[in-house]
Amino acid sequence: MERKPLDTLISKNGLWVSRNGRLHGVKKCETSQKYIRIEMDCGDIVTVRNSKNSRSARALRNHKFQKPCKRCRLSDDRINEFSRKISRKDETEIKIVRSFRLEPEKPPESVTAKITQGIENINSPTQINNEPRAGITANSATNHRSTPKTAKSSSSPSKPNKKKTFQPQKTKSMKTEFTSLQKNRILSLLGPGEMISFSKEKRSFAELESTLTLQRKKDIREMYENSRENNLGKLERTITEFFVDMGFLEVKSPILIPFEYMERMGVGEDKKLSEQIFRVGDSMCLRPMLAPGLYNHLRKFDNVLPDPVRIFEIGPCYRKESDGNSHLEEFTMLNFCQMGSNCNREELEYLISELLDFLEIEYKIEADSCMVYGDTIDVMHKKMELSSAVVGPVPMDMDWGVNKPWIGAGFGLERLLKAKHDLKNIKRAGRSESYYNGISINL
Ligand code: ATP
Ligand code: 9VF
Ligand code: MG
Repeated sequence: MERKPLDTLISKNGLWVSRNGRLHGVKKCETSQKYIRIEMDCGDIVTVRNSKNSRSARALRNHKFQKPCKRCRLSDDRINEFSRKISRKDETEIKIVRSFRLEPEKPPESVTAKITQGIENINSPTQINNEPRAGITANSATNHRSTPKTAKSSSSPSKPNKKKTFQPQKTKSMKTEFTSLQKNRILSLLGPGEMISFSKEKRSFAELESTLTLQRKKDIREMYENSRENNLGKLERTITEFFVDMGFLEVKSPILIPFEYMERMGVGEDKKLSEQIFRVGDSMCLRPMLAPGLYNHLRKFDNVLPDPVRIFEIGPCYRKESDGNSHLEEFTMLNFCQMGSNCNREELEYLISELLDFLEIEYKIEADSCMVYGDTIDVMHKKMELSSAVVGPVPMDMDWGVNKPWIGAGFGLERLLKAKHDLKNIKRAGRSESYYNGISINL
């Protein structure tokens, strides 16, 4: 039988079973797409997910509660009518459901305003980071494994379970042992340059989390007081100014491009690299690189602008990537290029060095190769590639109607930020709903 969603169960019964098993009368109930705001007769208000599987939904469906809320002043008739409805079938159902839900990783079901901040989707190409949620403080999170006992039960009243998985264990030496969820939460709360030794840490998870949360709130407020600029946006503006001053024309080409462009870049469906492309409909895709748009601009400006033609673009690019500390699926590329005279390696290296000296980022140059251009000059920061640069021409130019020498380089802005701020993970530098300027905002 189709299980009813929570809002239907509430309106059917006019009752609510809270986390601690209290049976409440419902005064008012508002439902949004995902959540329900319940105002109880006693005046308490709670916001919960409108789920079929939540503990509260099970309690209402199975008519299970610990005891009636005194302040709600429910009549004996209402309480008895609710208790009477329990059946054998319901008992079976609750057992199955309970065993099904023994996964500690699942986020809590009861949603307070604080928890909703951390709800994120990990599958979108947008950098909506998969942040640990262990940090939802013990008193604000429901343990989804605890089930209110029935009114008939003889065991002790059910308290909100103290979240075994989230509580650090103290060893004999008074060191705190952290679960991996807790470690992830703490790591996410560290400032960009901060480190922690979990093996030496004496503070409890709750203490540590609350200290770091306060610090991060302070950081964000300070940013708001002082600069109010987003690092990624600011870097784009800084680099734009740099290239405009150097005589390059700023270009903004489409992000949604025909897949045919990628075939012309040598990345057709038969190529392994094409598996990294986000296709949109039958014929379009999200651009994984800026070169197609720039090729088109070079061709069109060839008989318009003086020699050499100098253009650049900064903007979002998309690639399906298997995870890593230096890869995002949505990142920001800078690609500058020059076509016509003076297109040689020396000029290319000069432009790269001017840019990176201006940004105060250390680098070294290495030879590499890629399937699109053949030989590349790779710009490295420690072991991370900041850029691949190419001295053209290449045979592919013909397919784009370009027939002059060129030089160009593609840089990832998030990698520049990672290098500049010594970030452990590129996630802190990218478009995100979890970090602002490298600082966690799941506070
Ligand atoms: P890698 O080998 O590190 O995956 P790549 O050689 O495939 O990079 P290029 O095609 O040369 O990358 O792109 C130019 C620059 O764009 C790279 O040097 C890097 O700075 C940046 N970049 C490429 N892919 C990503 C990504 N997934 N996330 C962040 N930056 C990226
Ligand atoms: C350099 C890397 C082909 C003349 C329009 C400019 C370049 C390498 C850029 C980037 C890419 N290429 N990820 O081309 O500047 O395009 O693969 Si143009
Ligand atoms: Mg490369």
